[in-house]
Amino acid sequence: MKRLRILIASGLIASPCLAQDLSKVPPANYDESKIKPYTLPDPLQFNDGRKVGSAKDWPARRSELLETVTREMFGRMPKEPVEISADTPLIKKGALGGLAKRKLVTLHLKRNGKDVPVELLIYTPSQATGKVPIFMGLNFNGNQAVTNEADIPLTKSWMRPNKNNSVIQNRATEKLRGSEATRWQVEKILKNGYGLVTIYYGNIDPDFDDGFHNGVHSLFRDPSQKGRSDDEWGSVGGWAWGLSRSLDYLQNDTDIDASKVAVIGHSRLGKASLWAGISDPRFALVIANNSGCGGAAIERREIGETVFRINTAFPHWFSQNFRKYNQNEDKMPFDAHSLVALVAPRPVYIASAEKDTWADPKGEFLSAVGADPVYRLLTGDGIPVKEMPALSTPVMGQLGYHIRPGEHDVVAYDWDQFIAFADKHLKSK
Ligand code: GTR
Repeated sequence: MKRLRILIASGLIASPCLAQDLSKVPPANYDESKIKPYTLPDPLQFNDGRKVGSAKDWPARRSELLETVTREMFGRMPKEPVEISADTPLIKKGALGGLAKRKLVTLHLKRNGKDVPVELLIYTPSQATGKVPIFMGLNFNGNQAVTNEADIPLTKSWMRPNKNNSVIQNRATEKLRGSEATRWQVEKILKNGYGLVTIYYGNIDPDFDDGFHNGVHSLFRDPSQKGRSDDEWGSVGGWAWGLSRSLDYLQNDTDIDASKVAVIGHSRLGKASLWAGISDPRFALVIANNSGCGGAAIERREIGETVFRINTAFPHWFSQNFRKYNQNEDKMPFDAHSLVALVAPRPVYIASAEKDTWADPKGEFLSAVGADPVYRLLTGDGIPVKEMPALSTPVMGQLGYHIRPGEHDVVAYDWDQFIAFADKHLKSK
């Protein structure tokens, strides 16, 4: 324990979250033939066994399913309002070689004498004549990592350590500038007529298990409070909630069409974008990239990362109730397809990568298939195929999916598909 504290203090390991005891977690299975037979709960069946007969019944079924997923998985977000104010935006015209208008906006989320600053990096196309649709998502390495622009301030928030010493004592260094540029493809986004709003996720809630006292949790908790109730929110809930509060602010941004916001996230932030899209119907479109366990991948398959593993390695991400399903997925009254269905009728795009077996690409595809009946009922459209498409063969109905070659990441190819999907659903509106 002492050695652990020294390592944490030295920044060599991030926090207690990286020191969870994983010894009881069985090694990951990657063999399809070892998957136990399972039946997915029917999203179109009420808890009392009645079936959803028509689209008219869906809102009632949706609200009980949402209640179940909230209580059992992501945890409840606070209902109490917070005060949101913004510093005067710092505006730069002709950013990115003339392509963009850039705005840096610091929001202040305030409650009970606490103030959580959240910094928005906003790019909109220079040539835009009116409000534009946007992609909006959290980033891993700070706003200064999203492009190579030298004048975006380094984030001051807590950061997980990384391998190449670009984070020192849990704070960003200049080495991180531009480090996520390939993941954001800002030029492509702008040239296709979209804006981008991005926020460092650690602004909203630092990604370690601090007992829920820092980040946005601090706005709602007494510092003396210990632990949390079984259905209370965790960090994924915090990140999604922070996206919603930022969307509150964007309602009045004169450059942005707040009715056309595609919320996007990768990996743990893909879990957050999915939950944001579920919990806040103002998000017009949802993209979950390589979101895996706790995101779009069917948990009952227990391939790659499992519920037990994720709740052990990241005890702060989900509600405590979610731990009931450690090695007990069959008892879940929902699965990842239910999460996708909860976004219906709004479009969802799920993206996988061939080598990202930890996130279970097939399980990610199957959640679109499992949500399809809900989409068909509400919109007459769903996922166009029932079999997993071949590599680099995107399918796009009201639900979309692709798997591309390569690793766990977001690359230009992914953005080509996200933009095509957004063109289909947001531009045509
Ligand atoms: C892994 C985690 C995944 C995914 C990933 C990421 O450690 O097991 O669920 O969230 O991190 O966010 O990069």
